[in-house]
Amino acid sequence: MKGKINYSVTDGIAILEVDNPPVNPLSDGVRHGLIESMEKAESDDSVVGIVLTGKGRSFIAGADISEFGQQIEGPSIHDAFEKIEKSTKPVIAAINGSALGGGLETALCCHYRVSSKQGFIGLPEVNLGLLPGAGGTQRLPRLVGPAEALKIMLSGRHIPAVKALDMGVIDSLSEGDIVEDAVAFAKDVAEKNETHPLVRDLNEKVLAARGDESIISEARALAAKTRKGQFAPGKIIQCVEEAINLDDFDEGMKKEAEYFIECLLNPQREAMIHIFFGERAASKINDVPKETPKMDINKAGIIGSGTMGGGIAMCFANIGIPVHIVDQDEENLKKGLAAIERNYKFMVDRGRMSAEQMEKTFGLISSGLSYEEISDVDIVIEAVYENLDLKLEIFKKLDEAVKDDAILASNTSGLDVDALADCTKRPGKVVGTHFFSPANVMRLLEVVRGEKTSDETLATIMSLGKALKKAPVVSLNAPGFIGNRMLFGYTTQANKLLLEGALPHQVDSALENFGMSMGPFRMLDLVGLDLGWRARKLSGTESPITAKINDALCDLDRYGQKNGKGFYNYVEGSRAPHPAPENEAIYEQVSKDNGFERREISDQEIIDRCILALVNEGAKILEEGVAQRSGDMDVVYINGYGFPIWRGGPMQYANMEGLDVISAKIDEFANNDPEFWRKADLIESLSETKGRFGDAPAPEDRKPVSGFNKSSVAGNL
Ligand code: 3H9
Repeated sequence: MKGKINYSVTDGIAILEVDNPPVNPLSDGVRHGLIESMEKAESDDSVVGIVLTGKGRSFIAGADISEFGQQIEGPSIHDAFEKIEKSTKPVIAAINGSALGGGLETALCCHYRVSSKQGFIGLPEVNLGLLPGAGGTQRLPRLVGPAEALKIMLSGRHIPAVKALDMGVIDSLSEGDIVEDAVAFAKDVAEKNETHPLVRDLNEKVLAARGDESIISEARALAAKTRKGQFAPGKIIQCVEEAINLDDFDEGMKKEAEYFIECLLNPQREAMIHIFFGERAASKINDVPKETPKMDINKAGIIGSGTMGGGIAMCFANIGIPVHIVDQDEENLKKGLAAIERNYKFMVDRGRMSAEQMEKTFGLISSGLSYEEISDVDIVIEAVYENLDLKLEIFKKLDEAVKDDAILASNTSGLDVDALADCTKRPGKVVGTHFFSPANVMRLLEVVRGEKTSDETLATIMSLGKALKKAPVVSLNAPGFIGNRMLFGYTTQANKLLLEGALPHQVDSALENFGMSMGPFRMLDLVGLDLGWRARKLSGTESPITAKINDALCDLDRYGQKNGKGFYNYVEGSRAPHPAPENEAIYEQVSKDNGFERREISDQEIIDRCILALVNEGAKILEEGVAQRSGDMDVVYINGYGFPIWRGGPMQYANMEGLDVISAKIDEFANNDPEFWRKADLIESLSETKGRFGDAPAPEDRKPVSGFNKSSVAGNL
């Protein structure tokens, strides 16, 4: 049985401490313990009040997520909550840390809530494809009003204690020892009050919302904008409608339970919980011991003040780490800093930070022209454009200029990190840190492990990545790393579909309806069609067939969004794509010149070919040991490439479709294009055993393919 409750009595107050490390979820042992200790406190005449708190850094982090989808035995969360709510003695939640999901729902069953300053609350179930199913959808609207409760539940955001006090979720903020203060609070209310308030009885705010249709329509608009394709948000909104319209609280609870089961049974729940655990697994490196020492990162340096350099600098400043940007060109530096300032001002205008916070944060970013100014930093991240010779020159200079124990990292999206390491005297301190654009927004951080990167460097970067609020994933140093290598197959298929008869807007809308945040041709227009075209011209290499249409468009000055025409047409000042019928003659000509007979192509074929290209390449990456586990690929695709979280990432999508089905489709595609569709052995073997990607053991013998280019135009797609 997992977890327990530590029981003690101080000054007539029973203290119930949830002890289920590290974050105190409501596992079976905790539910049992809560019931037993509530009964014990209730029957002890010397006890006049009860304080419920958590051991360590968390109050209660919610239901035990690993139990979803399993057969649950013993008492339910509802059984435990009933004991709390029906207690004749006042129960005070002493929120010492995270009170999330079922954790906040526990606190909402208590009569009073006191929080430490570090405490925070939230109902993040929506991120797991669920709704708050232990009364949260019925109680929170009663406490803060339905409109605010909907915003909290649909965003899943964490709310710090100070804000929670303003909202009325907590009754008091503790400045000192939270348990001592809660005990004093309990004694006080036990003495003064004969009855104690229950959130379930507060009907004023839900009654006031009755008949106000704007609350629900605004929530629907918010969900459509921020949670496209997801099932749970609609059910959360329905629960709140019930809270507003039903007279009986218990009837609302029954509806909540009904909708919760619907979410639980929906495949999106499995997919999203896969990502929850996948992100946590990805931050661990199989052969780097947990206890590996980590360096302190107190000051950072950035080389290059372009979009990437500026975005990365913001990530450091946002968490309070001073950062110094070095650029060789004063004009560039000025432009870069002005762009950062604009970004922060935008955040202030949107109410995402105060002017005071902006001043403090922006003040942490300094800049200059010389490497000597960063001699004392703990880490330098080089973020110049993708050219190996230039990066080698920078690394050699950094090695001389920066203190010996500092980490030297490169934000390369595809160059050889070992080559960079080998030009320094500290190869163990060299690592790839591939941020995604815009770096201050995108969560993915591909950490590229060179052959000589030390365990200490890796452990430091993984922990820094988490501190920077990123989702770090380790890749071996191999061409394209994880994300861009998979992307290559995906865009190859999109381009082949174009040659075979599909049109860009058909490919894009099929994939966007599947859930991708942006189709491949809209993406190419955004990045610029001319990047690859110019690079190919410069190197004098023949374009592959799949780039022929791209090149033909560039020959006609169609470079993408930057000049208002590419695969699509754009109206000045707008990023909205409009189909470009004038391109169709070009597609037909290029198809003909390259021996393709154009035909009708179904949306399903588009989805299958593009997505299975990701899956097949992902399986090869796993076989080679470039990624540690299949979930890492899912984390990469969800956080860096706009793959829908509710499908759980490409590898999980394949698992859920069935690897035998995936294998058969690949065989069918291979009939027409055997070279591209060489099936990963892993897919073949798992399809025979009806296995899943998660079942594949991480290879001990890593054998990444080699063959880096000296320049990479993959860019930060
Ligand atoms: C719910 O409550 C449903 C109810 O409404 C209705 C029920 C009827 N369960 O994130 P960390 C593990 S749904 C099980 O690295 P941090 C996590 O996997 C729940 N395990 O720490 C990791 O394991 P490992 C709603 C959990 O300090 C370890 O704890 N609640 C749970 O960076 C450390 O986690 C949520 O969605 C859990 N609930 O962040 C909150 N939570 O060491 C989910 C964590 O083996 N949790 N683990 O890798 C979080 O957001 C963060 O964990 C938290 C701490 C902010 C609490």
